[in-house]
Amino acid sequence: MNDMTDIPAYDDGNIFAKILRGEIPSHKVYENDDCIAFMDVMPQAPGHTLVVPKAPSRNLLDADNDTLRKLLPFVRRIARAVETAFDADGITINQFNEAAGGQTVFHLHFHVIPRHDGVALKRHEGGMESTDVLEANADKIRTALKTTPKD
Ligand code: DGP
Repeated sequence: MNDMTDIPAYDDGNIFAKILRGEIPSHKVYENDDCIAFMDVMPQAPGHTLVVPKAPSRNLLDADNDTLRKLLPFVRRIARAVETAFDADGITINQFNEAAGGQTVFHLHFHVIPRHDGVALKRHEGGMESTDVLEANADKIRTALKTTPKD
C-alpha cells in the first residue's frame, strides 16, 4: 500500500512503464525530461493521445506535487497541438483512477481526445487502430507542435 492513500503501491510491470523503458514500441508524439505523449492504440476518436509523466505514480491519488506541476502544462501543450492537427471543435481530457474509476493501466495518464460537433466518442478501450493510421495521426500532431505555443 502507498503511505499517502489506501490505494495499492505502484507496480512497474504496467504497459506504460514498459513504453517508458523502451521495452515496447509506441507512436511517440513528443517528450521532454518529465513527460511523454504517444498515441492511444485504442482511440476513441482519431488523434486520441495519451500524456504520461515519466515519474512513477499509479494515478492522480498517489502522484507527488512536483509531478503534477510539470504535467498539466504538458497536457495543455499537447491539447493545443491536437486541436490544431485535427481541426477540432473541442478537446475532451479524461483521467481515470482505480478500476472502479475506469482505469485499466496503472501508471498516471491523461487522455487528450479531439472532438467535433455532433460526433460521439467511440467506446473506451474499443478496437485497436492500425499502425499506419496511428503513425499518420502522430505525424499530424508533431507537425502542429512546431507552431503551438509552449506556455
Ligand atoms: P485507462 O487506464 O482506462 O485510462 O486506459 C488506458 C488506455 O491505454 C486505453 O485507452 C487503451 C490504451 N492502451 C492500452 N494498452 C496500450 C498500449 O500497449 N499502447 C498504447 N499506446 N496504448 C495502450
